[in-house]
Amino acid sequence: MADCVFCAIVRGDIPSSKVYEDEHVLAFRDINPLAPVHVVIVPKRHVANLNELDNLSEEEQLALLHACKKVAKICGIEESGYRIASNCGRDAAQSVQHLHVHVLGGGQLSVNMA
Ligand code: DGP
Repeated sequence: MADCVFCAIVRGDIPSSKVYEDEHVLAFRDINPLAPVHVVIVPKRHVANLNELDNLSEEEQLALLHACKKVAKICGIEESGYRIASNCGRDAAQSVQHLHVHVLGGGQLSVNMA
């Protein structure tokens, strides 16, 4: 998508701090970190959010899930613990309309999920 910031990051048109990449996904540091480790994982192919997950192949869907634990390992938070979250739609305050999963950790996270 031409006007999507995450598509621009995937293309390399906007620089990012890459943490992990494979054929299907890219993971990079969030520009506004909410935790000592805050990484965003996106599928390379544009879909808006989880409601459109079926527009990705099963291989792409699995790559997204597996990337979560790979990022946690790379960032050294595999054992200490981490949270994954994906904001979907208005009430979740999704601000970038390209499916992404947040990986948060590196310190004690709030128990308040809302
Ligand atoms: P969400 O609220 O779930 O849509 O979060 C989108 C996240 O994307 C937000 O935490 C900030 C991050 N973000 C937005 N634009 C950029 C960017 O250009 N670079 C990076 N690294 N992160 C971005």
